[in-house]
Amino acid sequence: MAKTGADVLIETLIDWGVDIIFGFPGDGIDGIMESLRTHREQMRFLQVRHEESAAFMACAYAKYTGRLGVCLATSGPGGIHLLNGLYDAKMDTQPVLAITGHHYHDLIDTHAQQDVDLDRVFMDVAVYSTRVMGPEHVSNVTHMACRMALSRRGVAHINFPIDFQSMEVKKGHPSPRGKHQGNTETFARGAALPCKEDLRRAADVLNAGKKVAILAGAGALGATDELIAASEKLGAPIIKALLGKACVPDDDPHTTGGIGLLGTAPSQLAMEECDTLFMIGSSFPYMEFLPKPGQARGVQIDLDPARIALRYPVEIGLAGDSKRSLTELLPLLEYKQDRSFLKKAQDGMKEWWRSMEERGTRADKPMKPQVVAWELGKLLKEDAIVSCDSGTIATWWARQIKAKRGQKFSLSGTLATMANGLPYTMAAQVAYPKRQCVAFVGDGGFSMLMADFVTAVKYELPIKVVIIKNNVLGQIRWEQMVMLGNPEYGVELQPIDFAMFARACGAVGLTVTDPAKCSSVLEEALNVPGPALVEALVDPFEPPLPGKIKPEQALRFAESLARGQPMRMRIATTILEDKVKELV
Ligand SMILES: Cc1ncc(C[n+]2csc(CCOP(=O)(O)OP(=O)(O)O)c2C)c(N)n1
Ligand SMILES: [Mg+2]
Repeated sequence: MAKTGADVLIETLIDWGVDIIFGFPGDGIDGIMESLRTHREQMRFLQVRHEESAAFMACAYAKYTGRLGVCLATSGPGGIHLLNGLYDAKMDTQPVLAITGHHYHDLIDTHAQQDVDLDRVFMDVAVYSTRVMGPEHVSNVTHMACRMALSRRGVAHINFPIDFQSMEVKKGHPSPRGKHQGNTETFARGAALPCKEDLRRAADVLNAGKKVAILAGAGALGATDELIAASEKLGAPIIKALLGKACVPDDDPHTTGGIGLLGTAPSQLAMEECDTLFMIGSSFPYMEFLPKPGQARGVQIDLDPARIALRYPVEIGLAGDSKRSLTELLPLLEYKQDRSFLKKAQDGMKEWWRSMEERGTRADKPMKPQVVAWELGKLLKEDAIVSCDSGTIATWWARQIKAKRGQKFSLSGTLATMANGLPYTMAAQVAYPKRQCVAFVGDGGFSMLMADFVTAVKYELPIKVVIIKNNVLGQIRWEQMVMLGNPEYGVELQPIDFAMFARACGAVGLTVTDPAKCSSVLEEALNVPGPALVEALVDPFEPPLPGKIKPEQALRFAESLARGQPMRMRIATTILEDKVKELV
């Protein structure tokens, strides 16, 4: 049978090693759906309930596997729904291909139905955005799109008018210069290595430092052993940006855990006291948590030379892959005899973990959210993949769940969107059917895309969802109070019985309110063979306190209380209790 334009698209993607597309049908992509039907043995189609989920899944699939993630949506509204997930991919530099439909090519730009210029709409989010101009055009642009997404680590977009999808592809090309089909699925990987001279200069700066701090991010995820070796030689604590949570396990004595608002006090102290900052694969955006410019000499490894010195002035930039660059650098580093900087960080971490354990084992009612994270962390398997959303939950996830070697962790780092946690977890489960895949999410974020929990039921993805239910957009409550000194407004959430919802979807749904039962309820859910959801009712007044509180934050907080913050007595006592517990 003759091939259609859509067949060429799907077969080209198969040649590129793609075996799953996340998407949602519509009349703008019926031709592509037909080709997916006829190629269903080689290419799976996973139907979501909201296109945004499909884009998040493509992004997470790329994050967790390093492979190209692909999503599909119809013309107009379908494509528009993809955008948030695609921005997540753009901002966390993940290779994603988005395919969208369009109506008949002769009606484009005539105020026809769903006449949205998606190739223009996607211009900002995509490194490559194109519209198919005829069935013979499909092969070239699909190859280009795959190559662009992978090489530029970003979003590529193909907009495909409906009539071209089902049109037969003629042999050869209609244009006089399109004689040869030179485009193949070949992808050339560079060595991604800095030059020798820069490595030498970087080693000189690092060797001269007396208090070196390492900041490692998502780009260092594959370089665990090399990071530890560098830390050992330099006597340098490894501070982890949020996306780099899994780059060094939390039980390793070389790391001080996270940084920033949801980071640890020893990380902050190391940043404040270091004389040399060595950044590895991180574009951690909160510059106020880095050393003051002039305080420390900077060295940075990044795959993208354009990101060198983006957040902190550096003397030497090493453009390359973290693992390979560190492998080359390590022999040039001298062992620092003075271990006091690392030792101080390690002592600080002993104290920090004691305090995390204390917060994670509190018997108070209502239950503290930290208890749920702490217990979950203890129960997770060695190969667990844990995805999180934005909110106070990210603080509990960052601090209270100890990353073990072999586990994977992610959330929406730079876009910091809500609602990605559930689709991220489903994508992880698709990529690794045998691993334990868990979403640790808030009630606000989960409810945004909760219909897609049924997608896990439909495809028998045995994901586990833990919802921290505080009936509030917790993060914003605290931000309104602490950043501007205002009483909270517009943040309460109408409660949903999520356990009942899970059961309505055909999955297991459990509720836990008592900290004494938290571990056993979580364990029960983790042991369910299929998808399961636990809603954990927690204290809505538990504040995500920063590792170190700044005086101006305390002042604004006091202001908000004085200006009529509801439940101010409850809040004041909760915070006071936390601070007192920190002091004793
Ligand atoms: C799509 C989107 N909308 C709004 C925000 C702003 N925002 C950040 S965290 C947050 C609250 C999240 O609430 P919830 O999921 O209930 O978690 P909690 O903070 O209560 O733990 C909001 C509204 C965002 N990051 N993304
Ligand atoms: Mg909430």
